[in-house]
Amino acid sequence: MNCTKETMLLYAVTDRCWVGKQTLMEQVECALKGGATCIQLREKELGDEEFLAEALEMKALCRKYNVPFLINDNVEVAIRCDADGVHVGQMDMEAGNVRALLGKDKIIGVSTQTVEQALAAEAAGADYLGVGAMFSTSTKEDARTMPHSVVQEICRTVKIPVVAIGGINKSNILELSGCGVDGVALISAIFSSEDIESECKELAALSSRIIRR
Ligand code: TZP
Ligand code: MG
Repeated sequence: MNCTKETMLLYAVTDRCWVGKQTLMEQVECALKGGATCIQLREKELGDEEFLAEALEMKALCRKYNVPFLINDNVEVAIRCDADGVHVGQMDMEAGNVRALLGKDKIIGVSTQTVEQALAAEAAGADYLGVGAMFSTSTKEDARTMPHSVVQEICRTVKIPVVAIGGINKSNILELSGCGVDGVALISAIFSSEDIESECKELAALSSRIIRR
């Protein structure tokens, strides 16, 4: 599975804190039906065996929709479930080391907050960058908002796709117009929704209005 700018359009990152009426698998299937272009399984509390079982099931679901399936942080689980790739932050394994473990065909995404980090990640073999937080968010405790001018500079500087993350929702997404990003990565805007499929349809349409193409 390869990673293009189109993969970034509507990137859904899971969060089991929003599981309620539907299971996480059902929620993700709604996101896929609504047009999610990438799925990242993000589990901060699960042990590796539970994480792996869930990852195997979610990978099969994503395959059905022909959408890349990535694992947050856990390279070992990604290898064991043969995920399409891994997303790492600045405090996680360095992109070059992830590449050495995953091989050249897998997708590696790296969270970056500065132009220097962005260039280093690109040089180390990242396939795309996540940049943020764009707006304040309560989903990730240590997320700091960054100036949109820095996001713009990162997008101008790197050649690989860039996805914006952090506090993005229907009411503020259009403020990202002109930043140069290729799409948006969302947790709460998608998974807190009562109707994930129609929310994703609306978000995908809005995202297509902010991207450079
Ligand atoms: N990385 C930077 S901000 C963030 C992550 C994982 C949280 C995004 O969640 P939300 O709910 O879309 O603000
Ligand atoms: Mg991380």
